[in-house]
Amino acid sequence: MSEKKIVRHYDRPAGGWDALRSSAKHLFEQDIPVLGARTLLSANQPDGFDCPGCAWPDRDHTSTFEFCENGAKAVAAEATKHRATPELFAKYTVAELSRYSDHWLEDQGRLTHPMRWDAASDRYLPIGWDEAFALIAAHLNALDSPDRAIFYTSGRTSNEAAFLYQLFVREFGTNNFPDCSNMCHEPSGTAMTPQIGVGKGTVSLHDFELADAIFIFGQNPGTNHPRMLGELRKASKRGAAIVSFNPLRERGLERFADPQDKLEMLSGGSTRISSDYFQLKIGGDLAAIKGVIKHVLEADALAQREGRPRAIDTAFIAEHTAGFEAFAADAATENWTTIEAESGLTEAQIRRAGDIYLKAESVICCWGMGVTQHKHSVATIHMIVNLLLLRGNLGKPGAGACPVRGHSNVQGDRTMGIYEKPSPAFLDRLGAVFGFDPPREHGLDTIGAIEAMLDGRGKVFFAMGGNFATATPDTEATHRALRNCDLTVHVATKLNRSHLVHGREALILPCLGRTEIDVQETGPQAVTVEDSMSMVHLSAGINAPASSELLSEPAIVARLAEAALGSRSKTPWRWLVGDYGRIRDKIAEVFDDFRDFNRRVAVPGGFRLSNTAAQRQWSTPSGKAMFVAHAVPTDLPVHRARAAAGSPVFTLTTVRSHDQYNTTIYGLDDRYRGVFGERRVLFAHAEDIAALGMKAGDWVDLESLGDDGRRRRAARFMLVEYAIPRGCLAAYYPETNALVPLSSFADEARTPTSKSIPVVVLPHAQDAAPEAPRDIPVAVVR
Ligand SMILES: Nc1nc2c(c(=O)[nH]1)N[C@H]1C(S)=C(S)[C@@H](COP(=O)(O)OP(=O)(O)OC[C@H]3O[C@@H](n4cnc5c(=O)[nH]c(N)nc54)[C@H](O)[C@@H]3O)O[C@H]1N2
Ligand SMILES: Nc1nc2c(c(=O)[nH]1)N[C@H]1C(S)=C(S)[C@@H](COP(=O)(O)OP(=O)(O)OC[C@H]3O[C@@H](n4cnc5c(=O)[nH]c(N)nc54)[C@H](O)[C@@H]3O)O[C@H]1N2
Ligand SMILES: [Mo]
Repeated sequence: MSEKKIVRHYDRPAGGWDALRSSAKHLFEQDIPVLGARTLLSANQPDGFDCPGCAWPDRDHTSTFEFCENGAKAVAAEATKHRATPELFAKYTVAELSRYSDHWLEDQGRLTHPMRWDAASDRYLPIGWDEAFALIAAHLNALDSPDRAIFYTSGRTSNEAAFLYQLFVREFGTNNFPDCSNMCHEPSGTAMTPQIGVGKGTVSLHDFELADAIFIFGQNPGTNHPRMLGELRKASKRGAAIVSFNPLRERGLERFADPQDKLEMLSGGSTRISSDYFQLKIGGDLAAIKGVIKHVLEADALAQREGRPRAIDTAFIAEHTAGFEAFAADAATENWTTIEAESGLTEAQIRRAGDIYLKAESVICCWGMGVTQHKHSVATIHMIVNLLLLRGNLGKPGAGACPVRGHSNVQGDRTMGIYEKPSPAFLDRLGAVFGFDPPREHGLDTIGAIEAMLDGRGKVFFAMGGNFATATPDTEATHRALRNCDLTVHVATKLNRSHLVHGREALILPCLGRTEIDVQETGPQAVTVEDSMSMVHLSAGINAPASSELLSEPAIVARLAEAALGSRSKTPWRWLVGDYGRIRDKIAEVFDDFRDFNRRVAVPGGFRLSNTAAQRQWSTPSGKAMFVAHAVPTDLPVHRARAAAGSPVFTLTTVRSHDQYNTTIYGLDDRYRGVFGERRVLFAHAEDIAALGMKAGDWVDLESLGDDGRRRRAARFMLVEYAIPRGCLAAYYPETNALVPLSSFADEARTPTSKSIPVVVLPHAQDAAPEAPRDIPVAVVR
C-alpha cells in the first residue's frame, strides 16, 4: 500500500513497465512469489482457469498467456496466502471489524471456515456445515411464503453453480433473484431485447480485426478490461478509427504500450488508441448520438438531392427494420441547440464524429457503465443501436453492438436463469425436466429486494458471492434493510462489509475460488463460463484449496437444497454435484443452445452460443429490428435539481480506480489518473474549483439532491484538478454510493443512477467526518 497521498500528472502510456511492476507488487503483497506464479500463467489457458478479472473474451484460448495487470491483481487476490481464520474472528467483535476499511477487510485474506454470528459476544464463531445448512433450512421453511426469501447473485458464479442455484430457489418457490446485473448492464438487455431480439452483444473478437471504426461510449478499458486494449491497439495500428466518448480523459483510451510487445517495451514507445476523443458532459451520450444520427440523415438527404449514392443502407433498412420513417422525422425535429447544450459538444465536433461513422464500411459500438447507469440509459442504448441500424452495421463482418460486460460470468449467470423475470417457456422446460411446478410470478430485483427488506416483506437474504451492502445505492437505507432481516447468509471467498451488516442471525459460508482444484466424487471438476461475446468454455482450478473446510458453490447449493427441500424435491442433488458433467447434461436438456454441451465444451476455446441478431434474424414481435425514437431528455433529476437549487449543482459520476475490483479495494493508487495513496478524491475542472472559491487539495463534503427531497451526504473528499467538462465531477465507487437515492434508477431497467448524481460541493465540516478507517493515514501529504 502507498502511504503517501500524492497527486501528479501521469505522463506515460497505459500498460508498459509500470503495469508489470504493479503486478509484481500485488503478487508480492499477497505473499505469492513471482517465480512461483504458475497460477498466473494458467489464467485463460485451455487447461487452466478462466481469469476472474473481467468478461472480455480471450483471443483463442490456445494462445500464449495474455498479460493483464488487473487480471493479475484479481488472481493474486484469490490466490493470496493470507487467511481470515476463526482466530481473526475471535480477536475482533463485529463492531470492531466494522471500523476497519474495506481495504483492510479484504486484506485479511481467504475465509477458511463456515462462521455463525453469536449475538451474546458479537463475534463470528465457527459452525459445522451441516448445522449451517440446517439453520438456513429452518429459517426458509418457517417463512409464511417463499417470496419472503431473497437470493442474490454476483457475477463470478459458474454456469454449473448458477444453474443449480436457480433450480433450488425455484423448487423452493420464488423468482426473487436480484443480481449484480441489475446494477450493471441491465439496461443493455432491456433496450436490445425488444429492439433486435437479443439482449447480448452481437460481435466476436474477429469483428475487431475487421472494423473500420470502433466507437467507445462510457468505458475505461485500460483499467477495467485491459485485454481489450490489445484489440484496440491492433485496430489502431491497421488504421481503424477509434472514437471515444468520455467526460474524463482516460489514459488507456489515449495511449498504450503493450507489455507483450518487446519492441514497444524496449524502445519506450506506445500506440495511439483513440483517433478522436470527445469529452462530452456526463449523461450527454444520447444527445451526442442523436446529433451524429442527424448528421448522417442530413448527409443522406444531400446525397439524394445531388444524385450520389445514399449515405444510409436503404436495402438493409427496407428488408430488416421497422419504424424508420417516424424515427427519421423525429431526428429532423431535434434542434442543434438542445443537442449542444445537453451533450456538451459542439455541432462541429458531432459532425466530425458523424463523418467518421459515414466513412466506415463497418462500425462496432462498445459501451460500458458510463452509458448504463443513468435515468435515460435504455433510451441511450436504443440510440446506439439506431445508429448502427442506419448503415446496416449489425450482422455483418466487422460491425455490431458490443456491451462490454463486467464480472467474468455475469452473462452466463443470466443465460442459466438467474433472472427475476423468467420467460414462461423457460419455466415450462425447467419444470418438465425436473418434475416440479416453478413459480410464475416475477421476483424482486436489487432495488425491489432492498425495499422489501426495509418494509419487512424480505426476511431471509442469501447471497451467492458479491458485496451487497457496499455495491448497492443508498448505503444508509441498504444497511438498515439488511439489519432488518431474520437471517443473512453470504457465500464468499473473502471477508467484506456485507458480512458485518447482518440480520438477527447471520452466516458466512466460505467457498472455493476459480483458481482452486475442486474435487468431487468422480475426481477434479471443471466448470464453464460465458464471456461478453457469448463464448462458453471450461475453467479448472490448479491451486490447492485455501482451506480444507471449503466447499464448492455447486456443493453448497446441493447440500442446502437437500436440507431445505428434503423429500419435496425429485432432483438428485448429491448425484449431480458428484460430477459436474451431469449438471451440464441437465443444462443441455433445459436449453437448446447447450445441446451436446459436454462434448462441445471439451474443445479448447469452447463454443459460441447462437445469436440471432448477428445472423440478421430478428426475434422481435414485429420480426424486424426496430428504430426507436427518443427526444433528448431535458428534465432529468439533474435538470430539476439545478432549477430548484440556489447554489451551483454539479453532476457527479462514480467510477472505478485502477486498484480496485468493484467493492474489493486492492490498493489506494489510481495510477493512470495520477492519484496515489488516497481514494477519497473528487475530480473537478480547475475553473469550477476556482469558482467555488477553493483550491486543489482542499477537503470538501458532497450532498446529493434527490428527487425525494432528501439530502444525502458523503464527507471528506480531496479536490483534484482533472480534465473533465465544467459542471461535471467524478469520484470513486463505492465511497459515493451513499449519495444515490434508492428511488433514482434507470427507466424500465431499474439500474441505480450511479453515473449521474446531482450534488452540491460544500467545504468539509469537521463534524461530518466519518470515523477515519484505521489503515488510512489522515494527514494530507502533498
Ligand atoms: N480491474 C477491474 N476490472 C473490472 C472491474 C473493476 O472494478 N476493476 N469491474 C468489472 C465490472 S463488474 C464492470 S461492470 C466493468 C466496468 O467497466 P467500465 O464500464 O469501464 O466502468 P467504470 O469505471 O464504472 O466507468 C466507465 C467509464 O465511463 C466514464 N463515464 C462516466 N460517466 C459517463 C457518461 O455519462 N458518459 C460517458 N460516455 N462516459 C461516462 C468514466 O469516465 C469511465 O471512464 O469492469 C469490470 N472489470
Ligand atoms: N456507485 C456505483 N455503484 C456501483 C457501480 C458503479 O459503477 N458505481 N457498479 C455496479 C456494478 S457494475 C456491479 S457489477 C456491482 C458489483 O456488485 P457485487 O458483484 O455484489 O460486488 P463485488 O465487489 O464484485 O463482490 C466482491 C465479493 O465477492 C466475493 N467473491 C469473490 N469471488 C468469489 C467467488 O468465486 N465466489 C463467491 N461466492 N464469492 C466471491 C468476495 O467475498 C468479494 O468480497 O456494483 C455496482 N455498484
Ligand atoms: Mo458490473
